[in-house]
Amino acid sequence: MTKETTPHHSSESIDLTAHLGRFTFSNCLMNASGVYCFDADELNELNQSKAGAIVTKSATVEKRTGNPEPRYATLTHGSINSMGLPNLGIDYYIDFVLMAQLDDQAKEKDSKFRFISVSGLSPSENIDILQKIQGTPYQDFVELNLSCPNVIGEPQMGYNFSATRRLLEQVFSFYTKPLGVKLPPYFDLVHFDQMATILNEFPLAYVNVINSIGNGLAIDTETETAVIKPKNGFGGIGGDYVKHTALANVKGFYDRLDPTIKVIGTGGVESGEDVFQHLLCGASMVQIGTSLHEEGPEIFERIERELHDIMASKNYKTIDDFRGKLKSLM
Ligand code: RRO
Repeated sequence: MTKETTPHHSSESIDLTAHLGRFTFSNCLMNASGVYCFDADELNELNQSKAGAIVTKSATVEKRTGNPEPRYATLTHGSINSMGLPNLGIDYYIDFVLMAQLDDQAKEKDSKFRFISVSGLSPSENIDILQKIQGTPYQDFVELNLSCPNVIGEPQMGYNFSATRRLLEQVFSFYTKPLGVKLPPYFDLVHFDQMATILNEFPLAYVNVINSIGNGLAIDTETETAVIKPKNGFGGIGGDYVKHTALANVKGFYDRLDPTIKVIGTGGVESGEDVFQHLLCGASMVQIGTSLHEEGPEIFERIERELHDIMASKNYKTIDDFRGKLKSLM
């Protein structure tokens, strides 16, 4: 055998697998909850894509139609939405995921369906949903959404620090399956400190940052009108606009959380380079929202290839060669 002298690894030697809890996924890429995960048709399409894992639309106890349309708009560098939590109800998503897992098991395939998102309209609704899940055979991740910005009259729980602690105390008094939380973006380092201190009190599997930046406003100059209808046009901002806020939240929580609590990075991912940056900040998995909505599930193939090529050019063999290893200037 001659000594390897080429400056980068051949494709076969690069391993894109990602790890969270007891699972190994074929890559770190997922949809962000809310995008392409409303019903069986969309979830099955994601299952046919190169996504490494899939999360369902945030669910309430009862199905909801959500806010009046238009409630989503594509902007120059991202999106605005005020969907208002349209979903088919928690029973639908539990039944779908359990069936899909059985299906995969029969085919001796590793299932991608390992995340169910939950977003009760109140703390007590979240408790009701988690009590229901505790009583089912579902054993995988629940992503508790503490950051929906769009339900009229309901503040984002993640901005109420004492209410978040109280809810998590109640949850972990009975809930024993792997649980993550989806948080809104924070903009002050003191808030990172305070929220991380609270989260470190609980046996969380992961923290997912960020949800959309709540209550932005997009305007059509010609008609002098807001571009979406609910809440006089106020809605959550996603896409490139939010990437740097997302990276700061991933890094901010990665540095502050107990290492048993993993971080999922979400926000502004439209290329393999964006994924690489989320991973440098410490993300274990990376979710794609706005650009999945724009491009559809084929985006996962492109982004997986772009991430692979960046790793090849830098001589990285696995994600753990660089994950969490962001450098600072002295
Ligand atoms: O459905 C929505 O309006 C929505 C939710 Br639940 C969320 O968590 N984040 C978002 O941007 N929209």
